[in-house]
Amino acid sequence: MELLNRLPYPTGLSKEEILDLLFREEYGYLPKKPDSVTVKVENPGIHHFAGKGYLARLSLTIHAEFGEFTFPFYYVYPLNTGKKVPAFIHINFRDGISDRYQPAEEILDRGYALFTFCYENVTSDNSDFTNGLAGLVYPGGKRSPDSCGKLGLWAYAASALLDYAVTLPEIDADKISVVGHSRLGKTALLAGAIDERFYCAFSNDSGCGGAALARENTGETVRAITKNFPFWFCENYQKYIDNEENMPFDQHWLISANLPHRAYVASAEGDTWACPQNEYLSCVAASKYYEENGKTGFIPDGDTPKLRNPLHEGMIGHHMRPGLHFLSREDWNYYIDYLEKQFSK
Ligand code: GTR
Repeated sequence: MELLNRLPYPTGLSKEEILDLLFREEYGYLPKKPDSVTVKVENPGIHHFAGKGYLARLSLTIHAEFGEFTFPFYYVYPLNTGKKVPAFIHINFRDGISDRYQPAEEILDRGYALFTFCYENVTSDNSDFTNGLAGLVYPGGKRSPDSCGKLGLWAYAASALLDYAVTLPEIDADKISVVGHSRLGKTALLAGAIDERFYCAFSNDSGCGGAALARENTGETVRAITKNFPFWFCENYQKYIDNEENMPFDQHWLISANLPHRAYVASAEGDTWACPQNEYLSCVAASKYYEENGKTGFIPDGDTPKLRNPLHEGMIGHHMRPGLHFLSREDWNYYIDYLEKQFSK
């Protein structure tokens, strides 16, 4: 816990000031929010999951200062509930609904709607900034040292999809959460930070550049991540290669920036590359900012995460399950357990 004493804390800073530092030094500045979004139903009204759900494939067009950008998504909601339902926006690795990271029928059975899109339909997961949303935001594919990388663009798309989700009469607009695994868990926390309307940002095994503190990280380091995936971040982030101790922030700032809503950190015991210990300590550290702002942040249980010991009481939630780097049913069930507890408060 000595590490907690050495961290810089965003004490007294506004959310905008926290975000400004994170944008400048790590993720880069995002494009201005959309002026509007429009939706086209591509493949409507198919009754799926034994008739329990309405499923459609749609496309979302973002109208913004850079022009117009369209990407496809899927939407499913449970029928005959007689009330507005809570929902997830799941940023996924693959196009489609029901997926090895996404047990759609079980999510539906627990009373939730689901919006999902494939991140590479927004822009490719590589250093090419000429395609998709990147191509519009960066004419000629050129960005400056503090322009956002791919994580920022995927997060921007999730926030634009929320613009549509909140307009639907069958959805409880105050109870829409964003979910992602790994690089998309980093993206989910960033989406939560840039958009106050989410109910909770769920990050699964997000590790370095996501939930896990960079200082004393025993898994992925800034050196490793910027070597393999420099395009996820802004170029300024490279200043912290072998230099984590001099970061004016650490990853608990990203969790803190999720105020006024909730953030949830899910770890897997066997996913040492994501450093579950530092994901846990990051929750402890972020809690300070929530508490300073009059909220119950994280209620830890000891100095290290315990297996299958979900911590669901505060506005920062956590669990660690057994197994490897994966978004599993067990994770989803914990997320929904957490939401049910929080909704009943
Ligand atoms: C790993 C990467 C992590 C994580 C993961 C993923 O190789 O080092 O930061 O994001 O990929 O997205 O699957």
